[in-house]
Amino acid sequence: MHDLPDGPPPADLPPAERAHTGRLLVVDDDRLQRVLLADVLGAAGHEVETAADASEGLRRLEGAGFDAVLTDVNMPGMDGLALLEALRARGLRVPVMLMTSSPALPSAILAVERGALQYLVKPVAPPRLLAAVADALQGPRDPGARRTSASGLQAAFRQALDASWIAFQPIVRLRSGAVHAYEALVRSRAPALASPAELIDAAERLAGVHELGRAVRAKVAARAAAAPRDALLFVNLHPYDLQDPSLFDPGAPLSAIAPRVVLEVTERHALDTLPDVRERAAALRRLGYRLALDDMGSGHAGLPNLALLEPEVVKIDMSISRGVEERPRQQALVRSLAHLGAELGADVIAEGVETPAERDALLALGCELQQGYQFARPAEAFVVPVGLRSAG
Ligand code: G
Ligand code: MN
Repeated sequence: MHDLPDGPPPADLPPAERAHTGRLLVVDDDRLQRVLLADVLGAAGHEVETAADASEGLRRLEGAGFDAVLTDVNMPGMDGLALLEALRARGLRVPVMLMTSSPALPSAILAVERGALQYLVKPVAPPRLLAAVADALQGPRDPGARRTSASGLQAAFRQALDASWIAFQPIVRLRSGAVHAYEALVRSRAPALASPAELIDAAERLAGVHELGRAVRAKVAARAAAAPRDALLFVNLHPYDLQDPSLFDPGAPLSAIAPRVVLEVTERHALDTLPDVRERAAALRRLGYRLALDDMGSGHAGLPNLALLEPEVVKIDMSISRGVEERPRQQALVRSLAHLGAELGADVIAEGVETPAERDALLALGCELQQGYQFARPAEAFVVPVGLRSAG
């Protein structure tokens, strides 16, 4: 338990003006997760207790006195959803936030039906975690208020989706000076959820990831005819998209141009927690798609995902491109990934190249396919950067 250096929030202030700290229970079977979560929450002034499994959590909660519960979903024995159900069956109305690293639509729906307040995807970034907890502590004691804010997000998501458009950023082949491909990146003109990260975050919270993915893929397909004929099109998938039957539908708009399309899957989520990833990758290849592993080297699940997907393309994370000309460790990583690519028969693309020095160093290390502001920003038009040849 963490001591509160400043004492408890003064009780005589109206709720909205009190610091939103409270007494929280964290339930997770993973000790490291418990420590990390308790640290972040404790540092924000919350009083935190932890439980290593759901039955222990339930016992503590029956003792009452907690303002909110943060629980893992996947735990041996009783899982987080069962804990939520047990609490509600006992008439305990304490706000519950669920966390999972392998979210699935059915469990998200169950969670909402059983009255979970939040469904968080691990790893939960500290600001997101603190916002969720603040939200949980704030109320609403009036159940209508929660509906308004959920439907408010729903409305913003809908507007953002309606106002969404696709920006394209060239991926260049330095030695020939040709545009190898364009990466499609979703953008929105709606003021709410204007950044792609916010839009995707809202989609995750509203179980709207498939809807967003379908809209993006349809819009990319609609623009394909305007793209230079020789250029491939790279399209980002959310890991949940691998669960969407419409991705595998031969009649879907993008399927019609599958041989021109490389689907990017990030290494930021471990794919081995999702079902049948190998089979799904094979099904996408049967449709004619190629696969890319995105954000390689960002320090998440690169090697396991590489083994699972056997991608035709590996994209080196921009954190490795940044300042590569003066950082020997990053140089070693690029050199190894370039060798690995050659050995596996995969193209290797360096992302986020912002300066001529980065460009030249990456090229010298064996990476001639590059993408980044150095060549062009993402734009509505299919930009062809000029003067590439001088680089190689
Ligand atoms: O995760 P992914 O690699 O798909 O992310 C691509 C994002 O990176 C896009 O939002 C794009 O706008 C951004 N981006 C593209 N090129 C650069 C660059 O050179 N520098 C930085 N900082 N961001 C870039
Ligand atoms: Mn990408």
